[in-house]
Amino acid sequence: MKQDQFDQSLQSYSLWRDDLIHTVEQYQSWLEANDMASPEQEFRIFETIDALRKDRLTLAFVAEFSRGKTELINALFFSHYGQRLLPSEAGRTTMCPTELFYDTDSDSAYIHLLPIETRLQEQSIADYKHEPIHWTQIALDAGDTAQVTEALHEVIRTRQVPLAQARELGLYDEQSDPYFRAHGSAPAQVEIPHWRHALISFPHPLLKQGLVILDTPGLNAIGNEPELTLNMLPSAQAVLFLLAADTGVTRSDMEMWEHHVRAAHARSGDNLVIALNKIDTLWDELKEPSRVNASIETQCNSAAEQLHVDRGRVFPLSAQKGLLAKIRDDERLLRDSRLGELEAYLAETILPRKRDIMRENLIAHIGAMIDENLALLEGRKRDADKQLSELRSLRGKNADVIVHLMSKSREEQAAYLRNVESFQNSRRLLQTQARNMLEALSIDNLDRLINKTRENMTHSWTTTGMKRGMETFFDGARDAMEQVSGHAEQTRMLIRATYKKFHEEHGLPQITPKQFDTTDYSSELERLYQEAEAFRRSPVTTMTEQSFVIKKFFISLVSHARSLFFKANQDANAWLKEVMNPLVRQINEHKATMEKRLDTLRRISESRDTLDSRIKELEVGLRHTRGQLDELQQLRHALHNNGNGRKASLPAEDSRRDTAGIAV
Ligand SMILES: Nc1nc2c(ncn2[C@@H]2O[C@H](COP(=O)(O)OP(=O)(O)OP(=O)(O)O)[C@@H](O)[C@H]2O)c(=O)[nH]1
Ligand SMILES: [Mg+2]
Repeated sequence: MKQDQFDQSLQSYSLWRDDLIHTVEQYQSWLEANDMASPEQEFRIFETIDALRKDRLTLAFVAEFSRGKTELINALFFSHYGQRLLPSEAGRTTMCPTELFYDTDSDSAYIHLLPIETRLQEQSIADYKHEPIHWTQIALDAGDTAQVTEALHEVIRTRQVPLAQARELGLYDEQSDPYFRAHGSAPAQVEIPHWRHALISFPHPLLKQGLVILDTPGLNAIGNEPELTLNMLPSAQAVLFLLAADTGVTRSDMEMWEHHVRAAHARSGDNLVIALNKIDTLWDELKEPSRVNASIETQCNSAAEQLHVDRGRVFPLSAQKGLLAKIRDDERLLRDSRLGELEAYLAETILPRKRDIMRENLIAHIGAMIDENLALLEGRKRDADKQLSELRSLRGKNADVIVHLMSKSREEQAAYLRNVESFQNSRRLLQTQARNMLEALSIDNLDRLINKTRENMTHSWTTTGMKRGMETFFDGARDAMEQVSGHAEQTRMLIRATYKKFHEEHGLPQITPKQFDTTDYSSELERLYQEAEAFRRSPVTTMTEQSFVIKKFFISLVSHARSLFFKANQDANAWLKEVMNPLVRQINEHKATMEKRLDTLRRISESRDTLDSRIKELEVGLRHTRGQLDELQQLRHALHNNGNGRKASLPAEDSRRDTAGIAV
């Protein structure tokens, strides 16, 4: 069977990523061979390579129950197995969020299942992922499809528990229970999922290349497990929201969309894709195909209108017929299923976007480091050129000229050393400011805020209590971020002034210090705030009995904000460590050059023979520096043009100007 378009694109994406890793590794070896990396930089490069290797692309499938999420996953990715690999049935099937990926660390196939009772604990699913002991483990024999299908059925297991227990777990809600509506009372026993979360490592070629599929259960599960809306969906590269042609857009579809899906992807809206599934239910052999198509089109238009998305992002399809067509190798049915249109969109839009983000990040970090090395080498080259022409001009000159030159250099050196001293003072000032900045970002500080919020909310785990608590929390967190931003700007100004001084007074290369930008953290906080608001207004939380859900939401929210602050703190620390390095290195290098120059002049004044040998020495050094510059320019070029579709070699100077804004 021909290879699907998404398969192909993911494959070329992963080749592109390998190329990128190769370029960064070349740079790593170059730095080592030329002895030009600080320990912080070495660590940063190591981390970058590691992150590139572990890079994953997550596609999340979200919808009310029975819209065909699991069927669509089977059709898109698992048709090669000749059958329905993941269980999909009428009514509720998927019982817990299920992540499908490949565990390259252990290089093995398995299912790990987290028991539902863990909902009673404060730990998040993310926390549990670090503690394998809490998960039930089932080995998978990837070569034995029957064993795999059988084992996968464990994921959808449910069990009957007494009403009180279901309530305790936050898994019973009268308003959405048909039994309650019919009988006016709650049943004695309630069916609940056996598992809370499933991790499936499976050696599928796409999963091996870093694809992660997140299948979610319908029916309020999203509201029940806030981590989904707060962490898992927003971090997915694309969220596929499914509707079904046989039901149209129902009230519960709209509720899920409004409260859980749209907000989660508010920032990157075009990664939200709508699939209008089950179009085969509209097929009618007694009707003209054009009329069938017209009614599919009408449904798509109305779905786009109701969800407020572009019609271009609504894909009518039939997952079931698509799966069948692929299994039977039926080209015509596959075309009619229109699965290919969605595959093409994923391949042409989602993957390239991910690639752009990755490249931009890499250019901002590794690219900036290369530019810094280039600036240092350019400075070195300029110094050597200057000294060479000075020494060449001394040929045949008398001793007085040399003595005069020596005293001039001494004066220059003294002026320079005075500035170095004042630089040390600025450094101390910088440290004080840096401490303030890190203090504002500290976890202790945030924990104080969390405790204050908790106190505010004590005994009122209701929507009103939550509103009050969330206001305290977000006001405090926003305030902290603003303080950090202020400190970061002051720190940057100080560093800039220092850089400028050395550039103007001593001709050191002009460098614009890197910024510490808090925009990303602030907008992530804002997103969390929007989530909290959407959650507060959602129907789940308007019920009085939902204090459990509110508490869980609060815990997830806080844990997310906490890791956001932790990350900001780490980034700020790394920034502070690195931001002065280019200048420190140049100051030291310039100092050594000045000493060397004086030493040369002194030796020449003692014996004229040293002049020629020193000129030769400088010429050799200069050639070496030029060679280094060439190599580094090539690496820079490779990094900037990797997979850009623009392989033509740019002249070195142009390529530097090309991205001057992003660089140093
Ligand atoms: N006619 C038709 N039925 C479909 C299609 N896709 C899925 N179904 C059927 O709809 C039912 C539900 O499909 P699932 O894939 O289990 O739905 P889901 O969204 O994963 O549902 P939950 O796991 O319960 O949240 C199954 O019986 C599928 O066979 C389709 O394109 N056409
Ligand atoms: Mg399902």
